[in-house]
Amino acid sequence: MTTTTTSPTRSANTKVMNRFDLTSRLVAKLAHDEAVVGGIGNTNFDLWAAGHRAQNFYMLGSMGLAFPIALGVALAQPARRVFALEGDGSLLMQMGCLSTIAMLAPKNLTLIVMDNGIYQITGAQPTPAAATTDIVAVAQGCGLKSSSWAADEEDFDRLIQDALSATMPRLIAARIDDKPGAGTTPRDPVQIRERFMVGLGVRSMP
Ligand SMILES: Cc1ncc(C[n+]2csc(CCOP(=O)(O)OP(=O)(O)O)c2C)c(N)n1
Repeated sequence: MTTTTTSPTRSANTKVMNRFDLTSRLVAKLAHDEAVVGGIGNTNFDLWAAGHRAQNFYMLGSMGLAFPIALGVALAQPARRVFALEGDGSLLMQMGCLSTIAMLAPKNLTLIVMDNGIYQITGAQPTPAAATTDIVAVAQGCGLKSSSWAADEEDFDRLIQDALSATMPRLIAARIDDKPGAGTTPRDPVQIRERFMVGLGVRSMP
């Protein structure tokens, strides 16, 4: 006899939200010098559109590097809170970083996944997160036990507020719509890096 199982996917109890709105909510909660790392494409476009800050880094070109870069920042500057924004497709390409982050356990790092279930920027091909892979279950399985889906915008706000005083790294996932990014980040890698290093206080103004 064959049995069928239903995967515990993201869509069960979560509202479909909007990436720019959630990114703006995150930025509005930042009171101090928190670092924010945006991933390739839409996450960094919306981070830029939400209002540039000197402590923002905008990844260009390579999928899945927002979380590893943010891990490096969190380890190097343990007194600073660090947030990272990534698309579901990008995280799926670099999922091993979740195990590394859980093992190293920087208490100042929060990972945010904007899950639209598609590789939107390259033509909206479906990702495995759309049907079979529950990113929060993966994060918890990797050891990021406090990870959770944001049920709606108010829940997202609450999860960000909690993250600002967290003592363990965690992942927050949000189910989002397919609206394109709200802005276009200037694509100058050297400028992005230099500006970020000045913003983190590890380099003085040229
Ligand atoms: C290693 C790598 N593979 C493929 C690409 C091409 N590519 C750029 S963005 C993207 C889709 C990103 O999807 P996701 O992270 O879910 O973000 P979304 O576009 O949905 O906001 C792809 C396939 C790339 N830039 N790098």
